[in-house]
Amino acid sequence: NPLLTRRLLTSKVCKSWLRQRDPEAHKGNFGHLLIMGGSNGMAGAITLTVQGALRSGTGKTTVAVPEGIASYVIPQVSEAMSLSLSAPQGRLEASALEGKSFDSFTSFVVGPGLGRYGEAALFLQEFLEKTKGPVVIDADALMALEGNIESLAAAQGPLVLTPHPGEMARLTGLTIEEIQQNRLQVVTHFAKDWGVTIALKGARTLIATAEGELFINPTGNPGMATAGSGDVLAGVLGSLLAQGYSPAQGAALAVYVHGLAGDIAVELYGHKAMKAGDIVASLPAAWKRIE
Ligand code: NPW
Ligand code: AMP
Ligand code: MG
Repeated sequence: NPLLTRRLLTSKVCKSWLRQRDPEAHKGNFGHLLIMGGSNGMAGAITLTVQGALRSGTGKTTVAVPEGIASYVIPQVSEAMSLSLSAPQGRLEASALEGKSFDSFTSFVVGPGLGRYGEAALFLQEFLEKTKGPVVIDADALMALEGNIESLAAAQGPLVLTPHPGEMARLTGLTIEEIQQNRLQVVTHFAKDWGVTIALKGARTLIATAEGELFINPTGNPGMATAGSGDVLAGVLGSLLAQGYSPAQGAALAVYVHGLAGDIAVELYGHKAMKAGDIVASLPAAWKRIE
């Protein structure tokens, strides 16, 4: 019974999971995250993902984007390294991965701003085959799973999916209304059926694991219902996975701190004026509150 293991996320729970840094620590101790996505017209999404990761403690971050948007993304994320991938149509296709090894990375994020196109499914499948660490599947990479959900089996490492209700509807074939009326059941079954960790976003995001754990997040506010909010979350989560947090704790911590950053941003700017970049800018204060 999933109800037996459900747990409300609190500042205390999150604090108990956070690891203190060894005074002797160096950047190699905090992983190397690869963030892949972006397309013409959606360079902002992947930029926000990288910015979220850079404010969450990753040792090293690399962003991989289609060559056409690299000159936009790279100047906004000085601390990240970059891979500019050949993309004749302005979008990532499986051919862009040929001959590339991703063995040096400890975690991955795929999907923000990727775009929706027929070849995205093959691209995702081949990307998952090449990745050994945990992978966050977000945004259009979730859409690419529609009709190809068995691609999830291609990954060698654990998977964390971060759908909003619209993406969850496409993944499951249910309507958004059916998802929203049965959030707990839908997310628990999906996690078990596919052996993944999943965060079903929206007010009171639910995080479910394949082992039957369920977390309910109390942070966040409707000011976060604005373009790019979820892209920031994907970066925070990828960063925690790079640092070695488990998919369950990483997802729960990322969702909690991202919502807390949203709550700090709304205090500063209000529900109408806050934008996703303000969530990024509030991450330092949010982390300090639970550190
Ligand atoms: P409706 O119809 O509005 O009620 P999409 P996306 C539903 C990139 N971005 N509760 C919604 O419902 C992303 O990274 C780029 C209920 C609609 O049906 C992706 O790659 C930006 N329903 C790509 O754009 C900034 C909800 O889901 C559907 C819901 C597409 O992602 C923006 C919409 O989902 C964006 O992040 C909720 N809480 N939330 C950039 N600056 O480059 C959503 N729905 O069609 O997948 O659109 O989420 O914008
Ligand atoms: P996305 O739709 O992918 O941009 O993700 C939106 C992000 O904002 C998710 O992390 C949601 O949980 C969060 N969010 C959106 N609306 C609300 C809300 N009304 N209350 C709390 N969080 C929200
Ligand atoms: Mg999104």
